[in-house]
Amino acid sequence: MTRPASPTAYRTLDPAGIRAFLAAQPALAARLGGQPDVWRVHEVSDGNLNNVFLVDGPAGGICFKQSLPHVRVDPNWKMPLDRTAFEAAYLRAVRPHVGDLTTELLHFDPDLFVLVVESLDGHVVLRHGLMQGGDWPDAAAAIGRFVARATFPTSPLALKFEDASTLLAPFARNHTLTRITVDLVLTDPYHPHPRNRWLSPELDATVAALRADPAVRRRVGQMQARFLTCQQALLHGDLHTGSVMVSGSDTRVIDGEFALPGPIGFDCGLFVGNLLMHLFATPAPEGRARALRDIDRFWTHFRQDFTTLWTNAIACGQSGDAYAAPLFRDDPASLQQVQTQFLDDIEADTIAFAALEIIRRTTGYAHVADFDLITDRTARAARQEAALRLARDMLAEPARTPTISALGALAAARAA
Ligand code: SR1
Ligand code: MG
Repeated sequence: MTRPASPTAYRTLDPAGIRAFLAAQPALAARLGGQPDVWRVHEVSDGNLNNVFLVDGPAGGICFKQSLPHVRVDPNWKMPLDRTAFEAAYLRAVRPHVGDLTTELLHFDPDLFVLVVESLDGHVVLRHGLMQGGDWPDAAAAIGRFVARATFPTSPLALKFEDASTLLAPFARNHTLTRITVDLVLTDPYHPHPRNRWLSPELDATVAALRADPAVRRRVGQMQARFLTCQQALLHGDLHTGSVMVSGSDTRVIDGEFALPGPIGFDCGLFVGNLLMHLFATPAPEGRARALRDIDRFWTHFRQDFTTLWTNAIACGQSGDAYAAPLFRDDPASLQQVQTQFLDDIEADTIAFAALEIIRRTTGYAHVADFDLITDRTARAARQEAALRLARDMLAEPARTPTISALGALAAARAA
């Protein structure tokens, strides 16, 4: 999966190069239909790392994604190319379990680090859609189902340890992007670092207080250890609202390049953290009500689906080596107890990782448009400060937000 690219083979493809590349792949060319000169190639790069193009032909479309030898939004930040290889591997691993909650992998080229997936033309990025006041009532539940279906079957709850190890080991070598997460999400925001930035000097005192708070540092350290040592399942690794595309009731998770083995609450926490930031950023009361509804729907559906998958695996005698079926098949009360404890632990992780996501997206390197596009500087600073204070309490005083439901109630009161 991560074999070194031939140093002479890689080149960044421009639209003409993309057309020639696709023309040389019979299955992709047939999917587009017609002759290459009528194919429309247009760039839709939106994330921080890669080039992304949509290509349309008379018969259909595809999405073309290529790693760059640097961060897309910062050409001085050099980076190995292997991230699309991890995204391809993630799609191969989870697509059989999640189906159309993600995209179909059509092609991967290991020399050019090109990934081709089905086109989601007509879909919008959930973050952008929410910012424009859109509502996708089914999306959060679908993401809850996605996380359950991508994590349970890739964990030792469902797999024999040999199979879990074989599946997860290659993803433990996703060093480049895991290093980004370790630095940008889990470490840099808690000490002075040249990559950190926040848009309003009004936040200086809040950031200083956050960094000076020993309870925050203790909890952040604990979550660093949890992220690096608790390999519960295969994670998406970057499940924010920009990694979700929606159209009507169709919801797709994209961009699995940060995939790694880790604690399931990390994926949950990133999604919840981004909904919380949307809640704090949006001035419209109905938008805030929808964000709260979506946090609740996400969590309820994740918990239900995960529990059902687990119960069915035990009933069929097809569980993995953790909480193995022979111990629980005839003891539903004990099974229910261990399930409740396991899910409660994920809930605690979710709340803490959501807090880390809020802090890094307001005071670290990579921000979110929900906040950054607020033009009224005073209003923006006030909303970011309220979100940061909530994040501080989620980390330092977890008893105030022991559940997602309690977190929603406190967030609603603070964002109003
Ligand atoms: C340099 S990459 C910065 C951020 O963009 C990605 O989407 C991840 O969230 C990463 O932390
Ligand atoms: Mg991304």
